[in-house]
Amino acid sequence: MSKVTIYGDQRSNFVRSVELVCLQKQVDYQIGGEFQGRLIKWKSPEHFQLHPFGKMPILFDGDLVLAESLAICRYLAQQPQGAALIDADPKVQAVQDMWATLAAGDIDRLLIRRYLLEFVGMDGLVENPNLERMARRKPDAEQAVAVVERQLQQHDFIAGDEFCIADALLVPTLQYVTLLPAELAVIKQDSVIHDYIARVRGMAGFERVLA
Ligand SMILES: N[C@@H](CCC(=O)N[C@@H](CS)C(=O)NCC(=O)O)C(=O)O
Repeated sequence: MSKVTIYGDQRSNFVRSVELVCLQKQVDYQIGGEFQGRLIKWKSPEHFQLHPFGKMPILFDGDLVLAESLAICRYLAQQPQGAALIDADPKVQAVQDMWATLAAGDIDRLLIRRYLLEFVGMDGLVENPNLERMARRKPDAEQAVAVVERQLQQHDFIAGDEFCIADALLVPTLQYVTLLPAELAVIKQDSVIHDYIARVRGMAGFERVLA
């Protein structure tokens, strides 16, 4: 596989997820805004042609244009080289898929879209964050954290004892949430999530991505 391009911004949790998978699969990659030598302006009509909802990441691999983090991660994971990120046993694979879907869906929505982004976005702290709305949403965010914690009390990684796509989708999200100030925190100081993040950050090349 030759060098791929991840369309997006390195601060995006999902761009980081794709990077983690590239590292595990030894896929050479760059992050950028160009497609076929042309700069694709964020939210331009060209952007919407490449991603139906004008989001990031998008993967460019030769003539392949692929939107959606989970689809991108699965495509990369199917490359022959590097770590096996998809278990051969269909039952284990199904559980890995379930956690990957939860990580990119409900968990991201409750922790990032509906909670963290109320306080901090790509361009820094939100001016006058709606703290009342955050307080209303906090129990849902805490529920998502509890779901993750229950699983990590039994396993080193989210879908078992091996790192898989679901971990790549989950850890950048959780790491951002740990950075919230104490009054907005939803991950307690003694949570197993901190050990989990440290375990994943300790993997080859990951510390730079999860800076
Ligand atoms: N379902 C998409 C979600 C991607 C997503 O929400 N990306 C964010 C950045 S982390 C984005 O593009 N936000 C801009 C927007 O929603 O308009 C995926 O899994 O790739």
